[in-house]
Amino acid sequence: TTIPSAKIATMPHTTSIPVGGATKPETIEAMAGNWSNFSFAPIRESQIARTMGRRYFSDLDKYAESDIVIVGAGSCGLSAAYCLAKARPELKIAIIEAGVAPGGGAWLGGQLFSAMIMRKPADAFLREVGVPYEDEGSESSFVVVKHAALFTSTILSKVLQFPNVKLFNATAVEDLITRKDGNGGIRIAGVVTNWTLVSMHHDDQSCMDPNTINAPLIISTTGHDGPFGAFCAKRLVAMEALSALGGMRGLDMNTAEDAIVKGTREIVPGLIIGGMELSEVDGANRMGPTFGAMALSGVKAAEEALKVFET
Ligand code: AHZ
Repeated sequence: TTIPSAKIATMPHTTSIPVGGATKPETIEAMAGNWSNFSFAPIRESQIARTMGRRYFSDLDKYAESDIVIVGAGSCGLSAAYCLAKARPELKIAIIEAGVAPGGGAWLGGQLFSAMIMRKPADAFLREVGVPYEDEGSESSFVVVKHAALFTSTILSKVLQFPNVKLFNATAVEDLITRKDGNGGIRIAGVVTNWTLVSMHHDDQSCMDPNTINAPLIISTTGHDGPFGAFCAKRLVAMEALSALGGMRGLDMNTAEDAIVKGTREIVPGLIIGGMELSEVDGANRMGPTFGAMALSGVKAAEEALKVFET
């Protein structure tokens, strides 16, 4: 497979910096000591407004029909996005993230500590993405990334460089698009979206209709139950596509991580659920501050998604 990020890495970043001053330095080294002659290139505000707006609306247009929508850009959703975008550069992948900052719970380890624990064999995923880690030896059951933010920033930078991925952050999925399947059931055919701040104000403002994205496959990784978490799982119950949620159980690192990875699957046609959202569906234990299952659940979600595209 082609890795588009490799191509992007060779693109020149700083070879030509248009500036309006007397000097036109092409590197930051050339600017040093010459600040009295410095000025930025002239600009008009509307150019900025048009550039941002045009790109965003062109993305809305392009991704209104996506191949895959990933709901939630936490450690599981980002891992799934990485694997899918790398394996199938022709697929259009939209990531919808309710927060302004993508990354979910993966900016810190447990109790807001810095270190991120990754249970073996998920160290294979760290090597794949290029995240450095410390291994405390072959007897150790886990490796340590010195700061969780190093994992999250590295995978984010890789995912965002794939030309077939668009992240819509500050945007919430507030419903699912459904179609009747031939057997009296439903299949999921897309997502209903809105600005997160709008979604949060449906109770005190009226007439704030949402937008939509059609896609034959959704991967939901919205985390465990919370104001936004487990969103798609809860919606499946409300629409009677699932009879009830199992509800996340207490913490047991030994059982929890295996259960989440093995259980990552298409729950109803067109909707794969992975990461901690799955614990709410299956009544699986939580694992707390170890992230191996989140990475490998993302890997499995991508594999399940590719099976759907291959059939
Ligand atoms: O903002 C949410 C977060 O970034 C986002 N999200 C939730 N609902 C959404 C919605 N629309 C769009 N309706 C939404 N985005 O989903 C992301 C979930 O990330 P996460 O880190 O919470 O979930 P994860 O399953 O990838 O990782 C969970 C890691 C664990 S395990 C654990 C425990 O055992 O206690 N706790 C955590 C945080």
